[in-house]
Amino acid sequence: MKTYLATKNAGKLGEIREMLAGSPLELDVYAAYRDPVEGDTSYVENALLKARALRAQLLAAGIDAAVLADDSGIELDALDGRPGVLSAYYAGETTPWPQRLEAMMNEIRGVPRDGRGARFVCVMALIFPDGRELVVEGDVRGEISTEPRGTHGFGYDPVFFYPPISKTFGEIPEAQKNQLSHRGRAARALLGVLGA
Ligand code: ITT
Repeated sequence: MKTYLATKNAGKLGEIREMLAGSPLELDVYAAYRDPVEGDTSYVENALLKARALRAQLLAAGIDAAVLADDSGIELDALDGRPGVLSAYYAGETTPWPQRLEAMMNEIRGVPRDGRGARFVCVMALIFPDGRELVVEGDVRGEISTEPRGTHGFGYDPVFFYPPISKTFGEIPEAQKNQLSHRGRAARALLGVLGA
């Protein structure tokens, strides 16, 4: 089933492509996709917002296909779950990543290891060509490291330390991250529901 992905994030795109390779969802990208203004309430709401926006844009262009959207974020225990759904805006929407990670390090500087727990969350919304909507979620718990480490992945990966392997997601190759990550778990849930 030809499925257009509603994302402007190249990191997500690469991972989702890999996760769905060989599945019934044949991913494609609609270059003209205009992302909607996201809300600050929930991942589910935002994922559906993005999927519905792309679906409407495709239909307007005469393309009747499935669409898939991903809304994700990182939640820090020490910040009562912030930045959460607002993760893309943390420390300023256009702030370069090194500075954004630095701002996060600074905000929880001095918090001892047992208070540095964090959760990555990913919600995926799929809209079928007949309009049916399917929503799945995946998450993974880890800790915020004291310094960014590694050059793999994207976004918050260099500061997301995963205790079972004693590495940050920035220090592991994409295939390994996909096995462990919130997005990998959401993608497997999606394929499970599709019976794939
Ligand atoms: P789209 O809405 O176009 O898909 P986005 O980057 O705006 O892309 P979100 O609104 O879902 O995505 O915001 C999620 C934020 O969390 C964003 O800053 C991501 O870089 C970050 N993030 C999401 N998944 C991540 C992951 O697996 N590793 C590191 N950071 C991640």
